[in-house]
Amino acid sequence: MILIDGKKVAEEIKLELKSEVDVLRTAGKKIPHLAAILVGENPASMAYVNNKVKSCADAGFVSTLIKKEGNISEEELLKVVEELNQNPDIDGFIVQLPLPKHIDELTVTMAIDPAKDVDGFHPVNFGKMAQGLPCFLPATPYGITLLLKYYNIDTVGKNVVVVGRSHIVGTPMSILLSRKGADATVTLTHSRTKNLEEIISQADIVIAAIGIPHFIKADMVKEGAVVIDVGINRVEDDTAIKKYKLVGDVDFENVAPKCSYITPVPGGVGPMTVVSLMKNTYLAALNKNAR
Ligand code: L34
Repeated sequence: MILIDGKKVAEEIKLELKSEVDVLRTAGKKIPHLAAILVGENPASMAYVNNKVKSCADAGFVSTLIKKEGNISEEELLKVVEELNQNPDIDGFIVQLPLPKHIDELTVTMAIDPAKDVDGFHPVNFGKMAQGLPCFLPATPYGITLLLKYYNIDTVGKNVVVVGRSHIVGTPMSILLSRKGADATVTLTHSRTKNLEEIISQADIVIAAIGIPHFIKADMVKEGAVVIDVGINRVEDDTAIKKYKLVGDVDFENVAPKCSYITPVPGGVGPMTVVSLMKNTYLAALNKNAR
């Protein structure tokens, strides 16, 4: 069993980005600038956004964090989005999800200028992704493809089972891996899937993105499978200093011995999401430099 070290790979990518940013700086070009809008005080979202801000600093990017109260109206939030669309200094920005219930996520996503949509969630970018055109790839699926490449895990002709069909992970992941080049045979499964365990047990590669702690058990996984755990669930733990611990969607302890490769939680997919977003932001700044 080989443990996929997302943290290490992410650190390497950050160093690469840093040296590319140094080149831009020396050439007097624009330094990548990422902005993030954080609505409310969801502790997990705060942790993720803080990681994004910190990683920007590590790689020499400029970042701006815009915090808004959880009771902000949709109209007010759309104004903030429009300001960022218009601000020439911002190369790319994201609105951290989930948003409070009274705000429609799709309306907000659609308001983002596709040229600055470094999350790749806008239908324009999503459509380009599906057609294999140049675009911003959604950060988590993008990060997973980078991990697979780094570890030389071939996907051609492989049976991939994606568990969970969210807009930000499962659905784009299934599209990316079935595109030309990745060439996997992908099954996208979800809460209404029949015989889920049987389908998972046939997978060469399992991508678990359902948000249920320890959902994937050892008896569901084929011997020698590759298991990518996207879940980051906070479960109570009185022995931990923070009173919680992070667990994935995979019962790591029992599943890992059966795998050829597996990602841990934390330190697996999460850090790759952050650096993939930065790669997109770097690309957005380059596009602007070229204009
Ligand atoms: N708009 N919303 C938007 N874009 C995104 O790309 C995200 N996502 C997901 C949630 N909402 C979003 C993230 O940023 C998930 N996600 C994310 C980002 C970072 C990490 C995990 C998920 C991460 O840094 N994980 C660390 C541990 C973090 C902790 O201590 O809580 C890890 O090692 O897995």
